[in-house]
Amino acid sequence: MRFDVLTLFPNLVLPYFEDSILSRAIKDKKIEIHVHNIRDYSKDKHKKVDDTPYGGGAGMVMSCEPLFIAIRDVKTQNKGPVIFLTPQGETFKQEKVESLAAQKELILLCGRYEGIDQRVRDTLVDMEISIGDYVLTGGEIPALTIIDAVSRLIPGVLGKEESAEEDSFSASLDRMKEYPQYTKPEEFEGMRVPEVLLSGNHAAIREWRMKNRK
Ligand code: 4G3
Repeated sequence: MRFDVLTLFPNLVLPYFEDSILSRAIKDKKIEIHVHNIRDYSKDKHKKVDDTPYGGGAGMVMSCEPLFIAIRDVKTQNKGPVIFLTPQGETFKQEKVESLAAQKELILLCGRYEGIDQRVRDTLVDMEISIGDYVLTGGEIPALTIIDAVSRLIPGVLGKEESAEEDSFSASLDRMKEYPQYTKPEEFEGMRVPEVLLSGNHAAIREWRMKNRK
């Protein structure tokens, strides 16, 4: 799967993929991530990418021109939907992760400041997604969230150790429930691992886990 990220802060996005499971997925050609600096598309002599809002008000708005040029350029290489990350978007849930994982390509547009010129949203943005009801300084963390959540559903991205099938985070609300996990030692600062998990009784363990999911 191919992801293209448009941002004013590529250095905020790139390091996340240098480590972790996703670096292996990139090396194994399961995913491809291209990060584009919106500023590189500015035709202004000072590389300006924003301006004051018409009608007045605080802050700056990201201008049409660099965004139109940048998105159109990326669209020549990536035929997927353009997703704008904004607190006003559809809340990102596991169902949405699954529908996005069915795509071959996605374009992620990260806004900063107080937003982007509405004409970009009206003509070039296909969907707006929010990762939750809070405001961040930019769309970069939401973009990383989407890439991470979608990538782990792509076959071969997770090893069988971390397989997305086995773990408890699949579509239905019920299957998203997790049971308590323990690892060595059996006792830590007086707190013991539940006896049933040490019993080797797999039926009893299955039952205990079912009963203790939350
Ligand atoms: C557009 C997304 C972009 C308008 C982006 C703020 C939170 C989310 C931004 C705007 C963001 C989210 C950048 N903050 N909840 N900040 O997914 O008001």
